[in-house]
Amino acid sequence: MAILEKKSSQHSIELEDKYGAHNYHPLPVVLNKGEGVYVWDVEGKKYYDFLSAYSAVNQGHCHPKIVGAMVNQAQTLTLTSRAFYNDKLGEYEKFATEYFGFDKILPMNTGAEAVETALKLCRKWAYEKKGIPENEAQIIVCENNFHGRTTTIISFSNDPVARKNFGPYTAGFIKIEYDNLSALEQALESNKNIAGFLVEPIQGEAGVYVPSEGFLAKAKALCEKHNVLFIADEVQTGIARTGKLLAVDHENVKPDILILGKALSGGAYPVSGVLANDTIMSVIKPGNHGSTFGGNPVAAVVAIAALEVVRDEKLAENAEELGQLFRSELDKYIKESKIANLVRGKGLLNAIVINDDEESETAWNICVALKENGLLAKPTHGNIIRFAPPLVMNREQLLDCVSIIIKTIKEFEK
Ligand code: IF1
Repeated sequence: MAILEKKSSQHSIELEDKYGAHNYHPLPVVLNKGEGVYVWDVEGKKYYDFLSAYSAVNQGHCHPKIVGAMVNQAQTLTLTSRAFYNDKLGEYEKFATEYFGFDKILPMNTGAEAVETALKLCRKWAYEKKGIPENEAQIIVCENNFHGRTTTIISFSNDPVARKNFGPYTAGFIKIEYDNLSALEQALESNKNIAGFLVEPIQGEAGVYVPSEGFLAKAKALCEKHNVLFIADEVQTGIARTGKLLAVDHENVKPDILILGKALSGGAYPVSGVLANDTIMSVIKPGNHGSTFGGNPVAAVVAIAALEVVRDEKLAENAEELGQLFRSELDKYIKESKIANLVRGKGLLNAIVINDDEESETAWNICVALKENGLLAKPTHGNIIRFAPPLVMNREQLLDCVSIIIKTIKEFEK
């Protein structure tokens, strides 16, 4: 029996290895069921999910309200294209714009597509409203950014793994250090053709880097001073993850362009979107931009349900409270740990830095051990482990997870 069970995991891994492109290196666990904060592997072992599909599953796995809306709509009408109207898109657009406080939304599917949309919107605004000469617009981005995988987006990445040998690259981006206001000020002052500043309110892939307090608010003020659009990529940080609806809400910043994805659907379906006010969004005219699937009726009802869950179940408040608890419990342990350096983050987007170099395997090995102990997490950059459980977790579950994490890291203390 044990051998048969083992084989089913192994079989799935072998199929992916043989027939799938090798663009990932997953932890060796094969999942086939999820509910709330838990997932199960094909052998029936239950785990706490501490990745939440990179913060797409903030509302928990297979949330009945979201799945219900999706199934119901899927049996009625799935796709019309935007060549025709559908009766759900307008309702969703009204709901989402009121929810986030913008005039308009432009619906897309994936995060990268939404980032591309924001870049196009920003450039077009720059030429038609700001008056930058054609093809001269520059967008400021940050070092160690992660905004997706398209050729334009990786053009301004500085991660060689994501970027090398995919050139030639798209021009028109200026890179500055993250969390460096004087670098931003200098970039804004030295070039008249700056159209926008694209920023992650917390850098996720870079290792959950929280900028200094006041950075986002001051960066926004600098952008305003120079008539430059402040573009917040909240694909990962948005929708309650960091303890507020948006991570920019911690500093009461209202972006000119807001990019959302991931948890906009609670992980049920690819749904992304770009929000802006009329003065900006009005530059987009029929034919300028679009997507076959963007704004389809399934996406529309799924996103409404997903956002209702966030509001009705007070997920931002829960993330704030449990995040404080998580960091304070781990801080106590880290004080006496020789291997865990520090825990940082906001809400339930946190990371532990392992006292080790980026090339070392320790963080990976800890994640494999965490898996054995019933908790799934993934390292970023070798020595950093990201901890981002679904936001529907309760206090008791979180404390259980803290003890799994501490017990596991202790196995590595020498
Ligand atoms: C992968 C990371 C997370 C994002 C921000 C846009 C996108 C993402 C801030 C694009 C996507 C993902 C993609 C995923 C891994 C993942 C990730 F580790 F790479 F950085 F979440 F932390 N903006 N992030 O974080 O969204 O097109 O993927 O829908 O495997 O590439 P997408």
